[in-house]
Amino acid sequence: MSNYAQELRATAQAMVAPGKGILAMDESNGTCNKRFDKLGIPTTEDRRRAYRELILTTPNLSEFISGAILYDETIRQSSQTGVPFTQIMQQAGIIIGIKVDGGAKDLAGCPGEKVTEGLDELGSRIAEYYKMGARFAKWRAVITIGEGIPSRTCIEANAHALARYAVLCQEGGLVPIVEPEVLIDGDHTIELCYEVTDQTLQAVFTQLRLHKVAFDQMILKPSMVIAGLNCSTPSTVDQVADQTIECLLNNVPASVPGVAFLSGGQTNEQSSAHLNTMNARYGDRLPWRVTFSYARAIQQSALEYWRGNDANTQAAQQLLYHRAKLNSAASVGKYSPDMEKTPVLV
Ligand code: 5MM
Repeated sequence: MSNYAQELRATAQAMVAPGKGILAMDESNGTCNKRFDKLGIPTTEDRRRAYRELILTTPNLSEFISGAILYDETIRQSSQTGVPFTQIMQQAGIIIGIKVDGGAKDLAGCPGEKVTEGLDELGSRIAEYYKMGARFAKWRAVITIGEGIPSRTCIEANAHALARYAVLCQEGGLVPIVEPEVLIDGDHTIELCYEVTDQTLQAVFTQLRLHKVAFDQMILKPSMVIAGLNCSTPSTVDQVADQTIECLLNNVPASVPGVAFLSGGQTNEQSSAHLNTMNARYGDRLPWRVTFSYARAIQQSALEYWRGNDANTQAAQQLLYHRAKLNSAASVGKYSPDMEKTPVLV
């Protein structure tokens, strides 16, 4: 048992406290720059810093956000006036999280598939992040649906790495967010997505058990069960909610404190509506809390408004706050599409 067991349990519970979710803002420089480029924002360290400052200083964000996942560059940065981001988060009551994976790389021998790297020296990186104030971590594995894939090899290799990462985190005092993402890209049906998600979660929990990961000291961050973006029969909100919950109930131990979904390329409205329907229909009958750990579905409208211009910061923060609020409502089954009206921006 980890020396940190009690602290890890308390942190995991706080991460999924009722009405709260986790903000993913751990885009690596490559991903962040790609998003900036699309909007004509200079891809400099200063603009990445300014954007992350905008997010972390959004007034009252902690009403809806329990913790935020940072990237290595971000956890070392400070506000324009020199206050470390870690201090800003601690003062705001937002738990510090950190992405510790090294990204999804081509999986040798398996064309078209990826395996997430980053286990080398992970123990010492975790120790450094803990000292910097981090209390949870994230590792994302990517499973692609396509012609003849995913292979067993890909699912098992990723599940194994997730388990090695998770147990190292628990030994070092960080709650592991275990993120196996089945990509939404492709023309696959919701039924195929169910099958692949089911196989992936089975493999992940088998490996977690084998590596002695404490289920009550982790958070699962899965994708929803949903038809591919190019499928000729798009899924309905009810289908997504019903099939996702069925798949989770069949695979996720009751001792896991929470499931916090990624948005994975769904629109803002879909991400909120799907989460809401799961909670409205099943919330009180589920063994774990069901909430969000979105990146794009919380940030995108704010980023588009900001566009790298500091004069737009305050209004962009209002947009970010608005999406966090709507997803908080969805996490307790109290969201409705009428709440989508854009707030009056100052
Ligand atoms: C923020 O994006 C994370 C991945 O970053 P890199 O690809 O740069 O490593 C990603 O893991 C994210 O945390 C989750 O996918 C949730 O984000 P979405 O946008 O799917 O909600």
